[in-house]
Amino acid sequence: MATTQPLPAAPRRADFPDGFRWGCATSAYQIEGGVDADGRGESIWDRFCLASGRIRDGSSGAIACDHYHRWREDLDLARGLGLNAYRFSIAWPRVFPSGRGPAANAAGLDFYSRLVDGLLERGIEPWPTLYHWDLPQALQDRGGWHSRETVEAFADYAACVGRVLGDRVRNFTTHNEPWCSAFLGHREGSHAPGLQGWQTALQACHHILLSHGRAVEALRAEAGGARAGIALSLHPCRPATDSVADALAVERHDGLRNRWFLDPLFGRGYPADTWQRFGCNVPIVLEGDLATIAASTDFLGINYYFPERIAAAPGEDPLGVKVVEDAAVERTATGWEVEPDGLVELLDRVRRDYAPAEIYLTENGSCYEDTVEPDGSIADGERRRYLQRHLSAVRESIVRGVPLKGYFAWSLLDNFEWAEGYTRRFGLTHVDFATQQRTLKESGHWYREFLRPTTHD
Ligand code: IFM
Repeated sequence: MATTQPLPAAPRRADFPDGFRWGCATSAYQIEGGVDADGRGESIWDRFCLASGRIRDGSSGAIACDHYHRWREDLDLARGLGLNAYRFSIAWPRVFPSGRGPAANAAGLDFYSRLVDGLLERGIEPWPTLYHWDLPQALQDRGGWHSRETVEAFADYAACVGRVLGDRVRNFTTHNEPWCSAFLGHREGSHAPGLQGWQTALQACHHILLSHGRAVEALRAEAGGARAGIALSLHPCRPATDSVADALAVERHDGLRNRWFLDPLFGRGYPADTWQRFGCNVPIVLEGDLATIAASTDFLGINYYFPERIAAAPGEDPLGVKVVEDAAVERTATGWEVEPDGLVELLDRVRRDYAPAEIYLTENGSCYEDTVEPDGSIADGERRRYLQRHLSAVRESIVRGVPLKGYFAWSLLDNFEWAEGYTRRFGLTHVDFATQQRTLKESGHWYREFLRPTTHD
């Protein structure tokens, strides 16, 4: 549906606090390619993509944006945009090809060391994420996130990265969107490793959260002065109708979508109402686990894309809910609802209920079809408007007192969109995957102008 909402007054960079981090985000498997380079091991996504029917266009991240070889050009793009921060992820299988030591793969670590140096040389603060879904396949073969061994392997990996990069990196994010790793990967099976079971998913989820706490300890021990956080995908949840049944369904859905992560991370343990619904599928939680998960962090990362409309659906699954679509609302090409006000509402709620010291919007972005004009320029007015409207919402949240300290647009480049392959574009930069040519889109030009120092007053 076309945009009918009037644009709010255009946000200006000068309206944001000094020191605000302005970034773009990417992830290793989605952009790097170079899957056999310099001793990298196999990841669960390499394996997952091999099976037919998993990825919409039958593709994989084997080449992706070839960022592994073109990273200098990409960092120049980031500098050209005027970013002061860049969020990327480290591929665990480059560092430990089979998941664990004893020795790390020096060539793999060197890549990230060079990347960090390249960012700093360009005046851009590096924001690495340790896990954006690419588990070493060797660990999956021993049980993956369902096994507690993976928690310890992750802590060792975090310690190693902290030791090597900690002299230059201040802000580490442990996990990106654990809901997706756990539930798309182990319940729906639409993401690697492609498993389908509630107990498997809930146990994997617990181990992922536990590994976050263990990684925070490891990072602090190995990288003096390191700050640590986690990036959650959070969603405002709305009832599909004004019935009592749908209002109760919202509570149940929110229990898994949002509170299942926020509650334990903020020291409350798993939400009792949701736990009770899972019956015999609840995860095994050992003594001390919840204290480890609740390790105090320096920031909370929030990835915001869309709100969800929820209806009661008795018998549907342990939660008795379903996500429904309202045909009347504006959507992106992925069908995700466009609602900047949902961001304001979400941030208000997180501040009120959990009071994190600092929040970063670690991802926000949109998928639309790009139009390649005859002169080669890329028209993506819808993405530009999406960005503009969400930055206005960010500004409003700051005025309302939310301790929001930075914004990372998803994404710097079009890339491999997981099960959707290359059929979905989220970049501020268009990538021609046949030639690897990068072209800044209209949205990227807008972001660059917005960030330009001369537009401050
Ligand atoms: O591409 C993904 C990213 O890997 C995680 N957050 C959502 C993005 C868009 O789907």
